[in-house]
Amino acid sequence: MSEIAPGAFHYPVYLDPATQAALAEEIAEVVAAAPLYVSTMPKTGAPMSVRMTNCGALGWVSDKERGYRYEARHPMTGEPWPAMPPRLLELWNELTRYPKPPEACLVNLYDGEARMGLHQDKDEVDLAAPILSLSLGADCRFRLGGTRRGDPAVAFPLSSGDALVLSGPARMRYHGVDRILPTVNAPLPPTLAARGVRVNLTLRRVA
Ligand code: MD3
Ligand code: FE
Repeated sequence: MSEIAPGAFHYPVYLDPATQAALAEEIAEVVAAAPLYVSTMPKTGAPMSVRMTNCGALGWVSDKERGYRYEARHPMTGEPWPAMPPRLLELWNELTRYPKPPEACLVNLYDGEARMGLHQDKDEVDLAAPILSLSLGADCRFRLGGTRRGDPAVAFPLSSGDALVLSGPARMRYHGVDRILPTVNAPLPPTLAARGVRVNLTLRRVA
């Protein structure tokens, strides 16, 4: 484990290859029940380059008219989100030690060209709770800034099996995904995604 910044803990290859494969299969089942879709930006309606879905009681959604928010149902199917696989709840407990379970797990899928611009996560009510991020598949160049947009940032790779815990003073830092990196060994089962694709799971307390 290395503390990238106060409250930001990086655990390289926290998940061994067998656990990554098992988790990827569970996420493939989530995606089968709750299809990946493209969110649009508030006001402009511009599509995001990342495809997403969710599991858990609440899911993060965005559209032109109503902006960023958490909803109990899939915006396309109208169905409740699939349950969070128990493995994710166990990882949350193990890595965050936070006494309450996450309500939301956002599944972000990045193909070779997808990116996520620098932003803060501020759509949650309980900003004292940590965030847990788990990466599967291709590597990316991740960027962690400060609490103001112009603050200096550090960039480092996130790889398959890595965990990142954002807590306390790191919770409101700007962050983004600069780009997906060519990756030789990206163990994602073809049921979830093709080679060269990155999947990120972001577990949060929302309400
Ligand atoms: C640092 N996702 O969905 S997860 C997002 O890789 C999001 O898909 C990225 O940012 C991804 O909002 C990054 C890692 C992460 C999540 C939340 C953070 C890093 C963070 C909150 C504060 C600081
Ligand atoms: Fe974020």
